[in-house]
Amino acid sequence: MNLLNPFYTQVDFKNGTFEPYEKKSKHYLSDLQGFFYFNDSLQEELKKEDRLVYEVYAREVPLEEGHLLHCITKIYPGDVGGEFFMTKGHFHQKIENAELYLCTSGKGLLNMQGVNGESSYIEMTRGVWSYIPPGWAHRTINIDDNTPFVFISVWPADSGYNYDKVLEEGFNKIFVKKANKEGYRIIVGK
Ligand code: S6P
Ligand code: ZN
Repeated sequence: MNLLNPFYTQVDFKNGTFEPYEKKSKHYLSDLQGFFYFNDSLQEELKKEDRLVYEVYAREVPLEEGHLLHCITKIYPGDVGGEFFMTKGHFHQKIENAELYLCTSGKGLLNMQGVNGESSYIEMTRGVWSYIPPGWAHRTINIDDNTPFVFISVWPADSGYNYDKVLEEGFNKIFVKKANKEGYRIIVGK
């Protein structure tokens, strides 16, 4: 067995980032084609501006069983036709792999959908540590109009991603802004 040297990461709770990181990815509205329920609103929005929706800072570990990937995700405030800014959402390719999300700042939702369309969600505020069991697709949503929603993820390094099932089936709960008010309401998607 080749031993990897132990290491640590410094989380910046104020800025919703960490250091060091080997990978940083930025996800714009144009990268989320097919993921928003209000697709017409997305196309309208894209004619105006391709806004930054979320960014992910990640540590690099071997993508092998036994290792744990870990990253921090920062979702900016915003919406598309009332549908809050969110991550794409995915099943793990290795569907039996679970994941942990710990919210470090902001206010969000963890929307989950089981393989047979089961639905569940958790409100995430600083300190809420959520368990995503095997078999659940997971998408995070920023429900605050002014502040980024930030959370840390830890998951088995051999998990992989399956975005296709989410693209094909969508999530059956869609979270949208309340008109002229704080908070969210749920509409039933596909
Ligand atoms: C990975 C984990 C997170 C997400 C990240 C972006 O298993 O769930 O690190 O990758 O929050 O979400 P998405 O759905 O665009 O990959
Ligand atoms: Zn995941």
